Amino acid sequence: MHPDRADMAQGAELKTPLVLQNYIGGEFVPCSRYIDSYDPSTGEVYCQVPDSGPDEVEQAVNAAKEAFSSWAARSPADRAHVLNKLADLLEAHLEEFAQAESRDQGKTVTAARAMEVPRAVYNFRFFASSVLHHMTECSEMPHAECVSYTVRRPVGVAGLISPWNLPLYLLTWKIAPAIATGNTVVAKPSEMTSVTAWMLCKLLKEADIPPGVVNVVFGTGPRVGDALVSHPEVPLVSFTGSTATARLIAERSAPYCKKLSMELGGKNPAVIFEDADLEECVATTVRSSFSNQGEICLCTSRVFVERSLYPEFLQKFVVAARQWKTGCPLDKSSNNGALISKEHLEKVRSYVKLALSEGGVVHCGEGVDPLPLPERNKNGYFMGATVITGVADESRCMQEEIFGPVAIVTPFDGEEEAVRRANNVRYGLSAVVWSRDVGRVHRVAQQLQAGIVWTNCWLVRDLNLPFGGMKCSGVGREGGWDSYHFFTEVKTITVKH
Ligand code: TXE
Repeated sequence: MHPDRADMAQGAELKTPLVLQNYIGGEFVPCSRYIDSYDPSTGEVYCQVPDSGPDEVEQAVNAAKEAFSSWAARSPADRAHVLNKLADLLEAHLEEFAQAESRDQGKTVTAARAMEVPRAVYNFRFFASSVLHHMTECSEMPHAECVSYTVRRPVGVAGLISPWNLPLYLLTWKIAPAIATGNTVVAKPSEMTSVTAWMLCKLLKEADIPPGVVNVVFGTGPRVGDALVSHPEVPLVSFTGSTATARLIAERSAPYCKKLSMELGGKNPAVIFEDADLEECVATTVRSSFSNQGEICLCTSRVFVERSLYPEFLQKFVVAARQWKTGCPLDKSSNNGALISKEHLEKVRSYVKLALSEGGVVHCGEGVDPLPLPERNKNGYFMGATVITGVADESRCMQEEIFGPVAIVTPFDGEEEAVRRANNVRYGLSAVVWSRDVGRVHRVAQQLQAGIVWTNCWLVRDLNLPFGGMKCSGVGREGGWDSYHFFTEVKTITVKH
């Protein structure tokens, strides 16, 4: 057993509260201040997260700068080999990571085991492989006796900021392409969900990732995040989080003209036509609305249903939402666990109250159905799958990202109305279209203002293709070549022969 991993052998029995340490220059470094982080399913302190600041960011950036030239000089095949090694190690520890992610974030262990951790493993394998297949461009100008070609080089020290909803998946979605292309990184996970990032650091040495290539500084946005995005030696920032924070980051990084990639929130519509496969559509819309407690930026939040289908859809949707069980995250039969924090639970509840005060009807979930929870979860932050109708498009409930297990259902008449109302928000991340009419599916998908449109399915992700949103849902795209392009600088070289 590698000495850094001795405590991980305890797996699900990790002793709590865990005390995390920053990972800088290949070493774990204690911090002088700590923040309590809670297990959302019990309301008890689960770990203590370093409350780092600009000094720790400075040390991490220096370590990343020092490691850059030799890491960038390695061949893509060599870097890919190291990434694959890390993927294998992570996979070997899948169960410990799944247990830890569940306790840190509130999601079910089943979801962490089946989706989040395997997808994190795949992030490393995917970018290890894609970095091997990249070709540069070449163009000839015979009349000028010139040939031009491009080369791509890593940018330098990448600043990576990730949120709390899919902690390990979104962190690795950034680290993998950044280091595969030869950058070194300083990452800052959310202060609410830092445990799996710290566990990942414990695997880096054994995967032969050299000191300084991956540095992780834990702490809050205003102290660590801000110091990172405004650091003059960090030329690139990849951020996933809220639109409000994205604006601050854009302002703080503007003086240095940094490369920015922003993956932000959504207010995603599902547009369901009367010829949809109703059974499949109901089951998938329940999943798309409530998975991970509704805490996925791609979750459906507004459900537009063609009027002729509306009564039947609503009846079946409410029945299925009631069967979507919210309970202890460790219980195999739970579909949902706890929301991330008490504050967030209160925020999500406030939207339900607002809908009621505006004349909306709550059909199931919050305030309607009791939530029988085991004794250990009585102080956890739980909320059942909630379906609401009767809310106007202009309501804040239909305009703002709720980011919880709440779906608002509304009828529409005709394709034109559906598209117009679906587009009537400031966000544009993802959308779902349900119809058996192939022509209509393409027509509507092309008119919807969203970076990703699924038709007759949801969350099927092909990492080769661009991921990201339009309008206030983001700037730039990641995934496949887009990640490759974002994490590299291109140079055109022209040679006269
Ligand atoms: O996000 P923040 P919060 C949405 C969702 C949620 C809301 C607020 O609607 O209810 O955002 O969540 C770091 N400089 N999404 O407050 O603050 C922060 O420490 C640099 C959607 O948690 O944006 C964390 O690591 N960094 C979203 C990360 O930014 C700063 C997922 C995200 O936190 C910073 C999460 C600063 N000044 C929330 N302030 C999605 N797109 O999936 C904070 N951070």
